[in-house]
Amino acid sequence: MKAFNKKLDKLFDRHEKLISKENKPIKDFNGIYQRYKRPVLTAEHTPIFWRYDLNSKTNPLLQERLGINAVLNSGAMEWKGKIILVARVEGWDRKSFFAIAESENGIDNFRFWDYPVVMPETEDPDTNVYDMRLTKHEDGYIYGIFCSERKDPNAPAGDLSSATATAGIARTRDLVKWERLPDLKTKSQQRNVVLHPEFVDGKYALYTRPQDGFIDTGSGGGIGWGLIDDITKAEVKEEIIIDPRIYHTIKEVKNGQGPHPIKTKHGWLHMAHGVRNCAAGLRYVLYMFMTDLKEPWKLTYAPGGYFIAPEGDERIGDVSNVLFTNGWVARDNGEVFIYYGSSDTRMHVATSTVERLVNYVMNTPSDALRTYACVQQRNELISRNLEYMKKHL
Ligand code: BGC
Ligand code: BMA
Repeated sequence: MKAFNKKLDKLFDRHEKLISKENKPIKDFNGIYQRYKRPVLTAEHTPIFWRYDLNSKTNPLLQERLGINAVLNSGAMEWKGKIILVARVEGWDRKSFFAIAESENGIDNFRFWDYPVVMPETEDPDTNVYDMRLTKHEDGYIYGIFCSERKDPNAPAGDLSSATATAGIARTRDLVKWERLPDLKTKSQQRNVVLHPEFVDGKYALYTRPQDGFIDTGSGGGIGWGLIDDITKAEVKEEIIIDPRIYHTIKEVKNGQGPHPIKTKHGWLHMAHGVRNCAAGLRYVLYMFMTDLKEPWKLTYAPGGYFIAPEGDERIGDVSNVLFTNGWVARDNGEVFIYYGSSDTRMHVATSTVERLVNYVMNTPSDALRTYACVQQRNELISRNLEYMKKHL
């Protein structure tokens, strides 16, 4: 008993040390955003009492009973002056669930609430749910839209991999009790569906990502936009593509809206992920764009290339070479906290400001699309700089 309690104390101590460690900015700063040394959440950050049976009678060897594999792609919002993340927590059993972690400063000391979110099912139970986007809508509810995955009912008998992806919709007022609404109806499968925070022409507006199959976006041309009359029976009848996939860019194979866009006086500021294929598999990076303030479906600025890509330890994990985002927070003072998952394994934060991000989006040249044109673009910058250096440096 004594030895057991000693082991237990050690476990709790180590955990406490980990979750209360200070997170510091890294030295490099590109003028756009600041990366940090440590991830903000990992599997080890989940409470000990989620994983171990703490009773010496039922677990004398103090074994981990229900292990956690990863904490990744998290929705985010400000909540009672704190920052909360609705993390995707994945057990050793590959199923993920949502759980809320909160922090005072948004950079370190994230602590999980005692219980994960209990997300009600529809009549057609989800096998797995993940990647929730939070939207505090002007109708007064907080919505969570997430991917609901089920086995493809049309898969042949031996095929245990084919699945379907649908947008699950739930709402809450306190982040504890969630009301599950019917899944989104659209013509195709969907992942990366996000609710716009305001009514548009009196309707709910969604960013969508139509796709031909579970993985293959096929003829689904990119990030879409559609209106719905009734959120309790959500159906998008018509989708337009607002940010298309483009050959030989960072979003050639797939792209998807990140969290809902931030409203600025220059337009709606968007963060998204873009995917390309390579010998090592899919590579996911984040990129930004802006849409019109009054007509959020109209693209106004599209800086070329990626905003942030996997670096160092971020490159490696369960699904390597992946950065993914579905959460950010813009505070009233202009600070922006960008939360991103790396390689489907852990969560990080990068900080910036609305001013810096707007400046980045409005002044970064767009993708010139061909080597020759890219060199011209760069040479123009070089000659301006050489001229400037001659006079001023
Ligand atoms: C995984 C997701 C992934 C999707 C497409 C799902 O089974 O849980 O993380 O994005 O497949 O690859
Ligand atoms: C996707 C997403 C993420 C994940 C990524 C890479 O399709 O929905 O959950 O991070 O694949 O595996």
